[in-house]
Amino acid sequence: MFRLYYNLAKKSTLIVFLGLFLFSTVVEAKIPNDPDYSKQQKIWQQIGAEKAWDYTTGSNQVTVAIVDTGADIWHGDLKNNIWTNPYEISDNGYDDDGNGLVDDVHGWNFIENSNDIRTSVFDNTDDPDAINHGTVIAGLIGAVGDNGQDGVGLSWKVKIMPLRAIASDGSGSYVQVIEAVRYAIDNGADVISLSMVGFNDDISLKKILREAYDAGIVVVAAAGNDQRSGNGNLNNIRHYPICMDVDSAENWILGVSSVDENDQLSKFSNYGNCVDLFAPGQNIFSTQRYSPVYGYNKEFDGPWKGTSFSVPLVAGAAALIKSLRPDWSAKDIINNLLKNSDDIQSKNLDFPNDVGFGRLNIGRAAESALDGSQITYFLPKEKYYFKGNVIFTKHDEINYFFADTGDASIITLAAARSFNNKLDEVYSLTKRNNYYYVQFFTEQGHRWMEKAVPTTDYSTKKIPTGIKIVTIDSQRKVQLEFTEKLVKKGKKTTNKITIKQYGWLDQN
Ligand SMILES: [Ca+2]
Ligand SMILES: [Ca+2]
Ligand SMILES: [Ca+2]
Ligand SMILES: [Ca+2]
Repeated sequence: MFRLYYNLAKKSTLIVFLGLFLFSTVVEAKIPNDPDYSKQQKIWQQIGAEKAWDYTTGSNQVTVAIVDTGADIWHGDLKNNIWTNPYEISDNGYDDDGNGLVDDVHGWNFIENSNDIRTSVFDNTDDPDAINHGTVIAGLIGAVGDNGQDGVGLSWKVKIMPLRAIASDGSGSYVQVIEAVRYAIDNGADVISLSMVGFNDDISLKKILREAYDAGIVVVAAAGNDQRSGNGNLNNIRHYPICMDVDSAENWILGVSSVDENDQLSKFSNYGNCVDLFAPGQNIFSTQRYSPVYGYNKEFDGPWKGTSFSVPLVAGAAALIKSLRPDWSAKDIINNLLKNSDDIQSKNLDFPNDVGFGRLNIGRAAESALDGSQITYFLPKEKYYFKGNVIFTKHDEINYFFADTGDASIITLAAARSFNNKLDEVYSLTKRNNYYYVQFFTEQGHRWMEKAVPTTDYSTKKIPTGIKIVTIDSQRKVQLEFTEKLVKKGKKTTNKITIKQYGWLDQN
């Protein structure tokens, strides 16, 4: 870097710093435009969500399986964030992906054994709370944010995989839960949300949840709501799956219970050493099962309460961290959420040693996830080169198509290898008509962003001739350095441009 400056300085003494002034998009706290956000804001602020959204609002590369009563996948504020099985063709009556389930395009209904995972509303004996349950949870994890409709989920962008394993009267058996977890593992879930409790320490369920954890999936489970009946202490009466890891050396289930708006244990919350983390579980507003013909006439409402709704806040938090650190294991994500939680012991003196690691603070967790990211740089020519508007990559002396830059021709490339050398990022400086742009590519060659280069008078006097990455800091602020040529005088000068981008490369 300094050598480059030195060389340039010999040709021209003019060094222009742009960037921070023109390019940076620093915001203090990200507030979405959704009309019902005000009903949720207190909860989101309590867990630091607005700060987290400065770093990431999620990624559609992250999948959260919700094992519950199903979900309203046609709901206007959910439908764009529902997972789709890429290997299954819809409605052709054929099991295209060969998993034994016909037309399982958006998950599976293990209760009625069908591909209809919208919670059934027809039976009068059903419990309306159970019918809404899965959709309330889905909305807390991933209602679309900043779309001017209803509220938001913790991830504004995510893939929700609804798996119906609880019937519409609120009951279920481990058999269906096990099948649902199997499905989540086989179909690439990153997080599994389990707002349910049972009383058997079932070996098969324990085995498959451990398999999920070992596959990198964060398993989040509810504590239950039995405190009022005197059975709230899980040290005395164990509930499952939350307590399945409590005798294990490793903390492989993220056990969650509920606090009120003052960080005091909710009066209904179970507690004890099966609980790792607390999150708000009262005054919850979210999306609901919408079917006005059958009396379900509110798309968004509340207040809901229960440890059931603390779970998706933590599951959603795990999804946000995964969007920032796709390289992290389940253990890494769990540890990150635990160590960055807020100590709430002083507010719960009646419960010594029963408040786990504290209350979820996703703002601090997101910030911490990006600290110390090991990012190294390499010359793009080691791996990437271009011809015209096409970028190629080299593996073992063989050249492969990597990406194209659309209608913009490439001037030069830059590349970085980030997150402990696991993922590449590629940048191209391109030209379209008289304008210059930086395009950003993921490791998979997906062009996910294009930014205009704010050079001065470049259409007439200067053209960018080189691009080089100067730094990428812990907040993924990319600083690019351009060499510019003054066309008329044949002189070069340097432009330093800062492009601030929060969050992991998204493939939207
Ligand atoms: Ca299938
Ligand atoms: Ca099919
Ligand atoms: Ca919304
Ligand atoms: Ca645990």
